[in-house]
Amino acid sequence: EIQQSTASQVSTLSQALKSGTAESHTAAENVHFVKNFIKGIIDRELYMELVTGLYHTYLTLEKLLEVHGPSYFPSLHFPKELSRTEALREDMEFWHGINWESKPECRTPSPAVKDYMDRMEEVGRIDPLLLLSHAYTRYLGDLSGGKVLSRIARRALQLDGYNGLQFYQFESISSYKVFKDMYRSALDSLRLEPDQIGRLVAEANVAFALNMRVFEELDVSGGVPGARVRDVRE
Ligand code: VER
Repeated sequence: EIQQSTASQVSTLSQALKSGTAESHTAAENVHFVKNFIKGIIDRELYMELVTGLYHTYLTLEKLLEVHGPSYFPSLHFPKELSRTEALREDMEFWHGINWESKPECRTPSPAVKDYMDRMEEVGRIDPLLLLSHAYTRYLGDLSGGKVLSRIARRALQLDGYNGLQFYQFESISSYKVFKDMYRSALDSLRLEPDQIGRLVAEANVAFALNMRVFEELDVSGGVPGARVRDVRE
């Protein structure tokens, strides 16, 4: 009588995460900033804000993964292959200049980014396994849409090579597809309690919502009529 969620009907964690976040993925793609990005309409200032947000986000995520990954999900801890902090430092220097670390607009995360960072910190304190949902949402997304997005940004912003786009370049991963398949099979090999799949999917949806709020904030910042940052629970 009670409708089972899509996530609980599928057998593996990788399937549960994919199908359980499909609606969130569509919703994220439909934020004005993201839609315009895909169309090749990218404002430089907003792109700089985006990179700043990513820098703070990954700094927090990767600090937490370093602390909790080895004990809570060692088979899914790939700092060498996945860490984006160094690439984002290079991108920050490209976009904001050599003195970027002393610029207030670079040092201070925006409110939506701060909310995202705070949630990851909270998960690290309360239930570190769920950091996996945050890793999944960012890294598998970066390895999926990233190549296309990088090409679009290069064209739209008239960049050469990977200057300003190091974020999208995973230098230690030769085949993104092979890596993603390996990551999914590692997800599926985790020994989890029955309720943990549901909690991991729920947290991945929180991660998507937090990402959407960052894009919505860019819309507000760019003066898009009617733009607003939704409540985290919407
Ligand atoms: Fe998505 N994505 N994505 N994506 N994505 C794919 C898979 C995927 C795409 C394309 C694709 C986001 O936005 C986009 C995510 C996460 C996210 C393809 C496969 C485009 C074109 C966009 C728009 C720019 C965003 C914003 C996110 C999250 C922040 C994940 C986690 C996955 C892996 C799904 C899985 O489990 O296989 C072509």
